[in-house]
Amino acid sequence: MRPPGDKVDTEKSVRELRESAAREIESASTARELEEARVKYLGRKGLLTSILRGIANLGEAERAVVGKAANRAKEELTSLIAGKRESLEQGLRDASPRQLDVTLPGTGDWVGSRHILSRVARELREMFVAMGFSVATGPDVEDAYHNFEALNIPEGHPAREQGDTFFVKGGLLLRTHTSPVQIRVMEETPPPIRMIFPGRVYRNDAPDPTHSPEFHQLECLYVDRGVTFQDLKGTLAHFARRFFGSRIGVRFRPFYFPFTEPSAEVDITCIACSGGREKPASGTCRMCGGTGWLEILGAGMVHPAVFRHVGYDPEQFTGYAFGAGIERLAMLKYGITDIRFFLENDLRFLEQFA
Ligand code: 2NL
Repeated sequence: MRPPGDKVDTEKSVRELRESAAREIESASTARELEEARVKYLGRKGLLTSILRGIANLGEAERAVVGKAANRAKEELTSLIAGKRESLEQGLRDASPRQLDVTLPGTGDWVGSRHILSRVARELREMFVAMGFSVATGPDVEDAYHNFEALNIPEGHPAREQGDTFFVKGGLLLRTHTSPVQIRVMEETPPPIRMIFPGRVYRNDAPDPTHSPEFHQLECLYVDRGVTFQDLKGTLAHFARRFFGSRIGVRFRPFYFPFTEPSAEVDITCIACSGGREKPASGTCRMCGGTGWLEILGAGMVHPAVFRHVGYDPEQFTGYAFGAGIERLAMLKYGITDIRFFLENDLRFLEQFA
């Protein structure tokens, strides 16, 4: 290697340097060999670098020729090196097995699943659709007329007290049941009506194992000429056995709702103690408290005052209605002990139903 500024260079030696450099670059089989060739010719003390530095000392004529050749050689070799480096790296990628980079985020293999409440809601919907009911939904924000008045719940009734209802601006409120959807459907549609009404409802309750300020209802309405309490019993008994299993017993217990007359609460035989036939070691059954029965929903024959509000003639038409809490049905079926689990999104809960 010549020291910089040494004055021997000719155009010919530049060409020879370029050719030998090109050969060495081309024959490099590793990144290290390639780098050695680069340093040898283009490094700070490289052979071509020395020539470039020495140009200033040449005579005018030689300077122009050698300078041009040396600069062209430098450009050519630089691009040859870049191309070779790329092909060496590509060869390395093609040849080596995929490397594990432990700093990359893991890919994981979690697969999501439908929320248990969505699955129960869908199952209920499908059961009633299979029986010939269609599905209607309506607004969560309602007026007092559709949520209360039209349902024969007058002002001053305990169910209308401030404490139970979330009021919003403009005298509106969050529906406390899905019944206002049924009122809206009847206002617009003459009988017959065979429909179910699933949806979210709101009550100003302090959360505890059986209360949540928002939960879901499935209501049902069947209106036609000659609909009887027997139709209600048959439909609900069929539903209860489909949903809870064919061994389940069903009873109708007299009750009161402002919007139905007569009214009933519907019970099934206790899932935990089979309606009292199995005596638990602890003494009284934790699920039914020893009664042998579990309440599943409320029901009744639509009150004539409700029909008058929507313009149906109660002398011509009768109907049944019922309302169930979807969370409650899911809790009974799956042994869920706290309604708040449905909203907490704790995977330890959700994954049990995945
Ligand atoms: C319960 C009770 C019930 C209804 C809801 C209803 C709707 C109209 C007319 C008459 Cl438009 N009734 N719905 C009837 C009886 C009971 O729900 O405890 N649900 C959780």
